[in-house]
Amino acid sequence: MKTRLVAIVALGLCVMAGTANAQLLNPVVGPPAISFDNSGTLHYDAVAQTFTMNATALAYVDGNGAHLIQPLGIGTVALVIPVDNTGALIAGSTTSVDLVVSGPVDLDGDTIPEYSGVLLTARVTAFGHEDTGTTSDKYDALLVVTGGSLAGVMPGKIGLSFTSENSTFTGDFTADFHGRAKGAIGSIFGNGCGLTPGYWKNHPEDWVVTSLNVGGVTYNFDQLMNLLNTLTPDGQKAANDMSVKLAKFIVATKLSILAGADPLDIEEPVLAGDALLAEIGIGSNPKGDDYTYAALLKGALDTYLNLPCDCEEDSDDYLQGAALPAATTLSAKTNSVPPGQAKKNAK
Ligand SMILES: [Ca+2]
Ligand SMILES: [Ca+2]
Repeated sequence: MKTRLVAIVALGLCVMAGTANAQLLNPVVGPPAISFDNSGTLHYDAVAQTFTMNATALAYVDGNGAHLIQPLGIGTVALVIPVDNTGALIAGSTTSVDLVVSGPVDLDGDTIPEYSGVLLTARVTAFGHEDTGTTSDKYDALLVVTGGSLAGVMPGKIGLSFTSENSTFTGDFTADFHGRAKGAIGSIFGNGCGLTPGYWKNHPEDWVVTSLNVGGVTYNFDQLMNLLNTLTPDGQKAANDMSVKLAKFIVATKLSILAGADPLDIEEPVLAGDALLAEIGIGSNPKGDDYTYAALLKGALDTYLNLPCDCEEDSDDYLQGAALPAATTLSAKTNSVPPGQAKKNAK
């Protein structure tokens, strides 16, 4: 059973390419996560090509357990996404508020919310669905967080997974269907899949930031794109410059971590690379020991980013959350580094 689950999880994590997908994506959702219960409803309008899901947010679930929302106020989950008559996400029509989650979250039980109002807004980057052949069907999505008071706790990519009971969906997106909705929205941090400079330069839509600090200097989108193309930040050719090559791989590594890759094994080379570049400068064309050291660090990042995306090592920590998305069954992962902290560490 466990082996099969690992295989399912690995498969889900390895299709994070940001494209529409007719099958389930199987994101491993949280914690931290927000659960919603079976009072939720979904509706697909085949003429408007709009998939809508509304639910009552039940609890915020973190490593300490479930913090119920309803005693303090009303929690809401609202998803509206463009889905065509083949069931594919209409990528150019998504917005920064495809998903809006609101409500009060009280972490310490003193009835004073630590988070309130709009908790999360997010843009959907991939949508999955499965007609099970019964009246209990499944849907999921990958999203990029765009705002909300929990954005710092769930940075980068998040996953949404839910089951629809009383479902009239039969796999056909040329007709309207509807049903209930229950599931969870949560961090998919820590899935362990790095992506190469080549991927990032060809998929700017997957960037979750538009500026990054490399070697103590903050660069904008155009400058980062130059680095990914082995150019200096201001666009000068630098094919043999090891400082530029190192910066290129630091950019790809940081983008990967922000998008959900596990940073734990790569923090040291990133920090050392940043320190070296702060000292010698990007575009300095280092020689001697500086060249050798830069090449060593670049090699470590290259290896990390090209690891096979089997994700198995990191899947165990998330298996329970993946298999059981309800609030009461989400359990703490063993990794104690919260996403927000890892994001800060990576800078
Ligand atoms: Ca409180
Ligand atoms: Ca069905």
